[in-house]
Amino acid sequence: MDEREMIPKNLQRDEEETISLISSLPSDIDFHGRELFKYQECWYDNKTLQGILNFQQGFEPQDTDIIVASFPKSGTTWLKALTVALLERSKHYSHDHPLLLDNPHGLVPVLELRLFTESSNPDLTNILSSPRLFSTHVPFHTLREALKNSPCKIVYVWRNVKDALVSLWYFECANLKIEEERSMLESMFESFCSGVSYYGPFWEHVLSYWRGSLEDSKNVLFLRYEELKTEPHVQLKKLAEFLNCPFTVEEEESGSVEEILELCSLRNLKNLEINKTGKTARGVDHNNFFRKGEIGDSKNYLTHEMEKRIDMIIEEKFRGSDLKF
Ligand code: PAP
Repeated sequence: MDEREMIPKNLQRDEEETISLISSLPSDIDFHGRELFKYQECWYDNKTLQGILNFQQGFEPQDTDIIVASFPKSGTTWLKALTVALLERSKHYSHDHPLLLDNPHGLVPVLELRLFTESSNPDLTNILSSPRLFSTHVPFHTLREALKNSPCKIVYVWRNVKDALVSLWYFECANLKIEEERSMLESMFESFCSGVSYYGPFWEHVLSYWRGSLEDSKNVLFLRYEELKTEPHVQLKKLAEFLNCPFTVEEEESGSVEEILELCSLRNLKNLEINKTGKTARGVDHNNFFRKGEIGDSKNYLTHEMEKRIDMIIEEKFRGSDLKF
């Protein structure tokens, strides 16, 4: 018997539909030489797109779900850690706090990259329960379709895209275990500027969540990595209020805000055993998610012309949106 014959009829049809949908989409090649497909205004490889289609089709949202969203390399790991620490703060842990036992990506899995890659009906019973915490890199319009009008809380973190680009370059090189190659940064830069980049164009991404937050500020919070860095107390309290778990006066007086910020600091997370030695389910070293975390680090790598070109793209794309870079 052919393997496909063993798959239930309804799943067989889904798979065929998926393949046919993907092959009908516009496609292009990114800096890796990888084929990307354009779906709902953004670009994905085949595998990710299958995960997105499964997610949109099969996700059964609960009204209490919390979704951490971002363009890659924009502060996801930090925001996941902060969200876990906020929600877990009333429990008394000694050496078994979830952040000591797993990387933030293990605790807050990516919907389309981890949970829904193989099926539109995955087992979600292992998810950190009540409220369930998920993450995604898809833009707002694509996420909203999967949420099917459920009032889940969505927290988006945005970062200066030039810093995100350099961060991605380092990350790719670390994963490939190669020295940082300038030529690779230049190719990635071209992909970024043309918009044909994994989960890009970045401007579609950022603008989708920006508009989402303006339309529904109760359920969509738009945070900036740079503000998290410069005013962490204010931003953490804002996040807590948005998630309906504000700090009490007693908590503030007893240093709970500082405790969470310290637990989730880059220095602390980077030095935890689990992050020095562990790997994600997809085989990425936890360690690769932690580098410098500095504002404006891209200045050290991008030429003046490169910076100017991105600035001009941003100015043009964000014109009329009220979104300041
Ligand atoms: P992801 O998209 O693969 O999840 P993401 O966490 O969004 O990556 O971004 C990684 C960046 O966040 C890295 O920035 P850098 O390359 O410029 O250094 C990483 O160092 C930074 N980062 C990770 N954890 C923290 C943290 N706790 N505080 C501040 N920055 C952090």
